[in-house]
Amino acid sequence: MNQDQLKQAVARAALDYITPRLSSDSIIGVGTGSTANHFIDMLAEIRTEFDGAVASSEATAERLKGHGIPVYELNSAGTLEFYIDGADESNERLELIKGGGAALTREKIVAAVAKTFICIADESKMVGVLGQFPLPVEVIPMARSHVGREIVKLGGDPVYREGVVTDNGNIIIDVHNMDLSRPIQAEERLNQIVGVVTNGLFARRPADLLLLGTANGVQSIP
Ligand code: ABF
Repeated sequence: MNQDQLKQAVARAALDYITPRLSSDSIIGVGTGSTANHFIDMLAEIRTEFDGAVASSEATAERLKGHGIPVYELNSAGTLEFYIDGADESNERLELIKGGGAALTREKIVAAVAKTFICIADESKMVGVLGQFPLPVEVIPMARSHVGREIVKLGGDPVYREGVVTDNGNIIIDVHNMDLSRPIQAEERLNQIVGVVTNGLFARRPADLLLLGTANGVQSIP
C-alpha cells in the first residue's frame, strides 16, 4: 500500500471505531489535512447517524458542508464525544507534533474539549523522539521577531513560514533543531513566550488512541 492508501485505511478504521458509539445527537470534532480529508469523505456515508461536526479549520468546515454535514460553532456544541485528526509526528506515548497545515490552534482547542482524541496517521509519522518535523508555532504578527529571539534562547532555530496567515489572522514560525525529548516541558516553555498563541506540541493533552497505518494493517495504540 502507498502512503495515501495507508491514510485511507486509518480513516476507515476511525469511522469503524466511532460508528457504533454515536447517537443521533452526537457532535464530532474533525481535524485538518489529507488524512482527515479521507475521514470527512467517509463520514458522509453515516451522516444520518449523528447530529453534526465542529471543524478545526475553515477548509474542513467547507469540506464537511460540501457533504451536507451540519457544522457547529464550538461554543454552541457542548460536549464532543470524539475528535479525529491527523498528525505530523507521534511518539509511543501518543504525544504529537501537529500544525504542518497551520491549523494547530483550533486543533488544540477542539482536542481540549473532546472526550476522546483519536489520531489517524500512516506509519511514517511514528518517531522515537519528536522533532524531526519542524515544530509549528502560531504567533501574533507584531511579536514575530521577539518570539524568534526567545526560541533561539531555548535552543531552537526559528524559520518564518512565508506567505502563510492562519485562520486566526496570525503567522507561523517553524522551529527546527530544538530538543523535544521532554515534550510537556517544551510545550509549556514555548507557551510562556509572550506573543505565542499556541505551539504544535500536543503533549499535555496527547491523543487517547492512535490508529497507525502500516504495511501489516492498522495498529491500534494503546
Ligand atoms: C493536521 O494535518 C495537522 O495537525 C497536521 O499538520 C496535518 C497532518 O497532515 P496529513 O494528514 O496531510 O499528513 O492534522
